Amino acid sequence: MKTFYTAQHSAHAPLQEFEAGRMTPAVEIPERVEAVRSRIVSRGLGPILAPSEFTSAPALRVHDPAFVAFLKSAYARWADMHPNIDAIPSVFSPQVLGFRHSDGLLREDVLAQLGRYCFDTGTPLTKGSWSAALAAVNTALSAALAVGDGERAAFALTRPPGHHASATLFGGYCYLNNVAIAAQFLVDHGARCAIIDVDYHHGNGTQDIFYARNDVLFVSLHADPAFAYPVYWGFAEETGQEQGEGFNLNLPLPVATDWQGYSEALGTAITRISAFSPDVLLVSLGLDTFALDPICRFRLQSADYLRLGEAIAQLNQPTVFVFEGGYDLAHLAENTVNVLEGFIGA
Ligand code: OKP
Ligand code: ZN
Repeated sequence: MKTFYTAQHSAHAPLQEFEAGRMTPAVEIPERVEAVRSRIVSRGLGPILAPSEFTSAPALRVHDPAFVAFLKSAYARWADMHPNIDAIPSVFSPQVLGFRHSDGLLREDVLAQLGRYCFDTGTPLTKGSWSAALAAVNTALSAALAVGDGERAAFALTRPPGHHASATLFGGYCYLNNVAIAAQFLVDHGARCAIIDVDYHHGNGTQDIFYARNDVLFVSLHADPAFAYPVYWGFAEETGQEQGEGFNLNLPLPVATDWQGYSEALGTAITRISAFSPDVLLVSLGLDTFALDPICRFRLQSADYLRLGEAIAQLNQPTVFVFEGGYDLAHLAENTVNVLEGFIGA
């Protein structure tokens, strides 16, 4: 299987995030992708290729232009006030929070925009965040293009991740929604797409982007938002709206879910995807369902990821894997490559 990767991801390297009332060491760090890259080499999984450069057009099919312009310019504007400090909002927009507000509050200065375009305090904008986020989009698009051109599967080894980012909001370590941009790109080339999100956290950004549409199916297995991030999204009642009604399937799972519970939900997901009959399957591949993940509470074991890859392969579709979360550096590479090897071997 071809892997797409670029060292440009390492331009995004926050040291800390604000979480649970204090600054705490960042977990979404460059070492994650570097560990996976090394294991792909040592296992001989296939070539590691540099992504092609795409214009901003594919990202603008998914994201609001003003939001993209903000992400591009925000750090420099923030650093004029706070040199060498990462940008994290301290105030959130009255519009987003549902307060009454005048149009005068929809200001264009960076603090006002930061509180309007961000939904949490764990996603610092650093000097290199924009260039790394763009590189991740190019990486996902390159994998999509390879599959569109006839590869059975490809792996986009992306970071920062993307599945929490919506058309107009960043958060959850995500800035641009890599998998959604790749899916929209394939749709624009005539392919019917389904997205399965197996990250521990609900892919609220991807859900939101496709929520009113019936041409892209979104299916997500994740920790029940009643106890897990992203808190406000991912409940089973969220089934889509308008033409999209019935094209969003959330499968929230309890604390301590192991392979037995997980594989049962995976069967439900696979049945729904088969009924939709996509031309291309995209996988938001998070590995934070692992038992030893430092920020999550599921109980999958390393060997279970082979079974996950086999189950995805049973759908028998051209498949684009897009890397998302997974924070146990000691096992992340093994678990990631297990999914891909399980898929290839099935
Ligand atoms: C990104 B991805 C919970 C902290 C949550 C944000 C988690 C973002 C996960 N105590 N912080 O989906 O892996
Ligand atoms: Zn996650």
